[in-house]
Amino acid sequence: MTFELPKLKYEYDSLYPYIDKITMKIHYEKHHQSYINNLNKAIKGTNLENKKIEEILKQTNSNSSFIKNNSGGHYNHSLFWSIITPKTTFPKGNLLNSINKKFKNFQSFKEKFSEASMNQFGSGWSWLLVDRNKELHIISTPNQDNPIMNIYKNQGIPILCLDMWEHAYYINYQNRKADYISAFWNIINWDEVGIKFEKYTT
Ligand code: MN3
Repeated sequence: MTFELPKLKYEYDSLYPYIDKITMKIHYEKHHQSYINNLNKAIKGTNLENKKIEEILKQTNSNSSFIKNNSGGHYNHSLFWSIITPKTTFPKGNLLNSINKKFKNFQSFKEKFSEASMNQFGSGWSWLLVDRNKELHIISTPNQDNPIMNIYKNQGIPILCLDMWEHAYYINYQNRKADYISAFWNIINWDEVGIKFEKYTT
């Protein structure tokens, strides 16, 4: 099995002004594609060749750091593209109830997630994940790491993520990291996050 770029359900320019067309194009066609190319090359002919991306991530301990970085790069970006949209959506149902239960209310969840993103020093990601007890958590990880990797003791399955690498925002926002984070709230695909939440909690 060879990994491939997932199809986007929107155009590069459709997320503007929150994410611009050039950033989308370079991020998807160049950055994400190169993680995929590197990963495919690295696992070719090895026992990882026919494994699902999640299985590769779950054994990060025994993978090379090259495979760790590129398998993470592929998984993280695939999730990211799937949870953003030009449509306006809102969290609802069980997902909203769980957010309110864990973080008091949506506003306070938003503040905590934004703060975790802002405090990411250097390149990395922030995550909303579902743990084994179906509870929500916000964490951040460096580089292309993610909470599925066994170096994080398989903390849970992420249902929402934000790319905090400079390549994700620098063309449009330069050093205005806070503006990029606040723009993110306008393009989250809550319908998709809700589907993932249901999938991992029922
Ligand atoms: Mn990226």
